[in-house]
Amino acid sequence: MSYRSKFGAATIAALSFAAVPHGAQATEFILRIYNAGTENGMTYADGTKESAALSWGVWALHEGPSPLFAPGQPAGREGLENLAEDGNPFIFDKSLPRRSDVKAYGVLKARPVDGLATIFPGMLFRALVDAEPGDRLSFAVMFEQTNDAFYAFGPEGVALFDDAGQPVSADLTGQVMLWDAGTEMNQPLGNGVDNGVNQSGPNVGPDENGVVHAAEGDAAYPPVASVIRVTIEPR
Ligand SMILES: [Ca+2]
Ligand SMILES: [Ca+2]
Ligand SMILES: [Ca+2]
Repeated sequence: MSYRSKFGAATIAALSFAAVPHGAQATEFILRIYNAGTENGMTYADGTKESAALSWGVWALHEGPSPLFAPGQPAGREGLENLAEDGNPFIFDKSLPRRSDVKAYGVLKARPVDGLATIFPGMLFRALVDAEPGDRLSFAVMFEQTNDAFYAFGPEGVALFDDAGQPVSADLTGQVMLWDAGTEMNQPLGNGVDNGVNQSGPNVGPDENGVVHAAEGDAAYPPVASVIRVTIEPR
């Protein structure tokens, strides 16, 4: 499948609403996650040029470690494998509300482009997040030209208030990493027959039977900031 003809220049955003913890100190934030790529800005090993594609994803508020993944641990069955291999956030959408460590969550969605649940260069997700001091934010979106890699903050997420209790307003891109879910063997970026943009169906590809780990160095991945940009600000 080629995404070249599916490049959408227009900015498309969708709001995602969560159960709101209406505490006295709740602050409403706007989370923006951009595809920071350029049209045909990636070059694969075979010389093909394509636009980076990011899948729909999820965000979550928590106070302890991220509920989405833990480095060194298997991806499990709560949705990470589906998100990281297929760009499918809807297993998380079922599992996250059942977890006591999730204060609020939402699915990151945008208007489909030619039926694809994907954002391309120039597009973004936008979510409204009501948070209180002590709350931390996590998110995950698949890098679709991989087998099982996803962008996320570190395993502790990011604090939404500073030490003085003031809401954070920042470009958080520097805290974003590319992670490998450890569920599917890696193939060449973009060219792998079983990666997200080429596979014949969901969950197709050789099992890795591994654990979640940092993806940098596994393959010729582009710099994080050339694919994704994440910002947070009080509304
Ligand atoms: Ca892998
Ligand atoms: Ca696959
Ligand atoms: Ca799999």
